[in-house]
Amino acid sequence: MDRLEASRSPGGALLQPIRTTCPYCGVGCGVLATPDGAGGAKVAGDPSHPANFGRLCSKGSALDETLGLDGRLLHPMRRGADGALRRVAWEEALDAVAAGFQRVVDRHGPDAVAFYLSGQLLTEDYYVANKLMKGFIGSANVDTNSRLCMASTVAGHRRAFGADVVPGCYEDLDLADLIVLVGSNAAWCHPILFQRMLRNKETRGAKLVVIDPRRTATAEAADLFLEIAPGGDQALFCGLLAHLSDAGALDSAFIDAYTKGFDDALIGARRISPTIAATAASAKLPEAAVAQFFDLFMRTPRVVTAFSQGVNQSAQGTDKVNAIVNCHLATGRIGKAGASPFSLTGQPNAMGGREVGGLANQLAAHMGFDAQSVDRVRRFWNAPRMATREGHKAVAMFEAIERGEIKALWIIGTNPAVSLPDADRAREALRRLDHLAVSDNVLSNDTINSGVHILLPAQAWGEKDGTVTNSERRVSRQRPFLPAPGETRADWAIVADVGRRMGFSGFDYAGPADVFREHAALSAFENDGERDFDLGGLADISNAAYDALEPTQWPIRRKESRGRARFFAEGAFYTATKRANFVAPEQPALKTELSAARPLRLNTGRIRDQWHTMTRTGASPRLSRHIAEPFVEINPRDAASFGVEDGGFAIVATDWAECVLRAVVTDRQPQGQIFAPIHWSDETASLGRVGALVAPFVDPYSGQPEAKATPAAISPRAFALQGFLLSREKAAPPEDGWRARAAVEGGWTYRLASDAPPQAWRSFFRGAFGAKDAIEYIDDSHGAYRAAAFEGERLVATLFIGPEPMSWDGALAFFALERLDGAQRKALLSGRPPDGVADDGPLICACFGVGAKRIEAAIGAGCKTAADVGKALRAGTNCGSCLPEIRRLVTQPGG
Ligand SMILES: Nc1nc2c(c(=O)[nH]1)N[C@H]1C(S)=C(S)[C@@H](COP(=O)(O)OP(=O)(O)OC[C@H]3O[C@@H](n4cnc5c(=O)[nH]c(N)nc54)[C@H](O)[C@@H]3O)O[C@H]1N2
Ligand SMILES: Nc1nc2c(c(=O)[nH]1)N[C@H]1C(S)=C(S)[C@@H](COP(=O)(O)OP(=O)(O)OC[C@H]3O[C@@H](n4cnc5c(=O)[nH]c(N)nc54)[C@H](O)[C@@H]3O)O[C@H]1N2
Ligand code: SF4
Ligand SMILES: [Mo]
Repeated sequence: MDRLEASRSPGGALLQPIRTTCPYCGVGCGVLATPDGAGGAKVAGDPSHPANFGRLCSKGSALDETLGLDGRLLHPMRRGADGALRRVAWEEALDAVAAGFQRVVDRHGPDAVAFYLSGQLLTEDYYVANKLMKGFIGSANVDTNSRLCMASTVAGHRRAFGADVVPGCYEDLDLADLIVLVGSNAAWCHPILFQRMLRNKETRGAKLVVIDPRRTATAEAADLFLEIAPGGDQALFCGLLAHLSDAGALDSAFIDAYTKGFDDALIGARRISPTIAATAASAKLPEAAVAQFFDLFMRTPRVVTAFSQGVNQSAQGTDKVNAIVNCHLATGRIGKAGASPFSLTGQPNAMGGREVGGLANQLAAHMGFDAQSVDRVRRFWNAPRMATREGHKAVAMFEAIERGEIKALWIIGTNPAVSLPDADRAREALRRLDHLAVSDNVLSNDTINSGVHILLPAQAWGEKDGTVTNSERRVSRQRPFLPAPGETRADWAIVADVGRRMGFSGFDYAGPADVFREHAALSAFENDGERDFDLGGLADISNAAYDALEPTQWPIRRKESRGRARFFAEGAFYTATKRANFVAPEQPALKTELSAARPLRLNTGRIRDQWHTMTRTGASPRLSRHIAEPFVEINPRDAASFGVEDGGFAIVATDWAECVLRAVVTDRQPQGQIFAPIHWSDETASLGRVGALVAPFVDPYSGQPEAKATPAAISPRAFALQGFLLSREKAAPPEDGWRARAAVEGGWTYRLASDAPPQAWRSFFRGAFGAKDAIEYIDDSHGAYRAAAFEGERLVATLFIGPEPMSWDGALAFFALERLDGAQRKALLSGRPPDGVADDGPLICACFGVGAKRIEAAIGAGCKTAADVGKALRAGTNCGSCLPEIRRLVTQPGG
């Protein structure tokens, strides 16, 4: 520990702010991190970064709470013959990974091994892993969690533009007069960009249309909200194309000069959605709303259609992308200031992964598997064994693992046991592998706990060093500002070491700048402008210039010093004909049908303050106060007909699995559909792994799973007891019932529900904390049990369990006090907050830590608008992610 602490304390005058980039969403905000000398850092927005101009959302602002070493993986570990994971030296771990892969390749050939990577890796990490597998091991079995995220957009871009290019940039969101958000909850998932859109609305009067089956926080800010049926987007945009044509609103000059295939696309679109009435019927929207949207689109030259997972994660995701792009091509609204289709990317380096060829159907530097590209990359890499054809896409990769065809797998920076569809099956597949290596930052997650053989400790954000590319093609530096703890190493360096151990040359990089230069040089190699992705202008960058690199958009061709903001306003597409392709849409169809046994559609997605499987945001008490447990949202009518109560528990069942989730009854959710967030796992909850519920059906072009429309059933689930445990250390409450863990100031809380008798909880508490000085309260007649354990005056744990749901706010306030005197000890078990401490309710504003109860009080005291609340409490005045919730409280005080 001494060594560790020493290594976290940079000496001397190093405590300057370091410019880096947020590790969460694809907005790619610039962050100023100032190390505190004790292993932590203060974070603030970087005013000079063109993505955020100094702002950060709730997640970015709470990055300081995720830097601790609790739960970090600090040393390589290896599973021994007895099944236990033990610390080993790096030499042994690397030898074992290399030998494991070599053995399988020797016996079964290169296609029996695979890498599964992540859009959270740096470009340099990704580049080296892709090179090792596709150029040296000789298989294209490299895929990434981007398959679950952006693959439909990639496929749609390639069909339409001949390359995976995002034609527009963020400034377009400031300049547009109409912003259409399709399948995007940007208020929660791309908050800083959403703030830019709202500013445009406020200052320039831009209109906002939101297309989503749920009335999200994003929808609440819309001028027009289209509560579309799941999968209805294709019908809607086909109807729009037909309407634009009928109304004479096409840009025929653009169509003639720069595109091909328009007539077929129009015929296809008319077949699906001939009229406004037909469109409205297919998309299950009011006709007037459809007409209003079409009219707005038609009349507004400067329109940006921004889309995300409601488009990508569907069985017709690629067709949806092309249906949107078709409307922009047909009106010439592409790559012009304020006018473009715009894919909002999810992960911080979703784009970088696409650039290096992280997807199994791409090679490197946006090249494919045509003979010329394969040969070009072979010569550039001096590669002994080039992959010559596409590898398995994520879902198919796990099926090949299940069948035993893939025997060795290296997972780097993703948690597929949680995030893949049909996740139980994916998890079982992992256990069948002969050789499973995982590189991660944490000691434990559901993937690591699925039979990993070798565990490799990677550097985390704040330690790692390299580049990421955001949604607008802007390459920014992630710079280290903390020393790497324990024996953690850079992901690229770990992969390069394994490459060398497998006997390959070409993996001798001195640092990330070396890797970056090679990546940039490959993008420019034999590229006279015919390939979109080109970083040639950075191929000779010095180490010092790499360290100082300003956020830069690509393409940046040789001899250029600046990148380009937009593409295609004047054609020059990357197809053989240089023309864009209109893609004739196929008949839209969801992959699954509802039935009497599965009468509801399960939609899945994100909440404001958690990131994916919570390995990082789950460590932040501030972020955990917004929503602390896995839930399912259901419309009041459905709730009534299925007997589900608000605040009670519900079993959600699909053909693939079952979960037990807290029920939230709300009319934000339409009838016939339920919504559950993706964040909880076996690590943080029981019965809350929503990925296990999701159907594994994929889009035929992109291989991306339909994560948002699984047929499901819901029924109530009653538990005899409910309660919570607060503990300074992570604890292991009995597994029989329901549990959800969340970080709180000074420890952890477990929300509990159980059918075990109070006596069982008593023995658990005594077993876990009985060695301490404990007080107890038992009410056998009501089946209630409360207990607290102390070390001296310090409260170390407290458990409340009983037949009624109970608020933990009181106990939480005592927990925050740390030291309790005699009177407070007695008061603690009463469940009321300590004297003088107000109970603040669920957190609304994560930036300033303001809860619902304080906001309600301010409203009671006269605040009439969200702006008034901001003046009174500062709530909502920083990142603005909570403004929709504050507005809701203002209009429905107390509700
Ligand atoms: N807070 C937070 N932010 C994040 C992340 C996070 O984990 N937490 N993750 C990041 C990542 S990797 C990603 S990919 C992005 C995702 O960002 P988003 O795509 O905005 O997020 P989701 O919640 O997955 O889904 C968006 C919306 O699609 C809607 N939808 C479902 N089906 C349909 C449909 O058929 N049509 C339409 N039009 N809409 C539909 C859902 O109701 C949902 O509101 O967020 C990024 N930002
Ligand atoms: N049902 C359903 N499923 C979904 C989605 C959905 O909307 N619905 N969304 C999909 C989408 S869009 C996405 S992007 C995925 C996300 O799903 P995942 O990628 O599985 O989720 P994360 O929690 O981000 O997992 C990242 C892991 O990498 C580790 N890690 C973080 N940084 C590093 C690093 O620098 N190096 C290494 N080696 N490890 C690191 C973290 O500790 C964590 O264990 O989920 C997908 N699954
Ligand atoms: S919007 Fe928030 S999560 Fe996304 S990059 Fe910016 S600060 Fe990070
Ligand atoms: Mo994503």
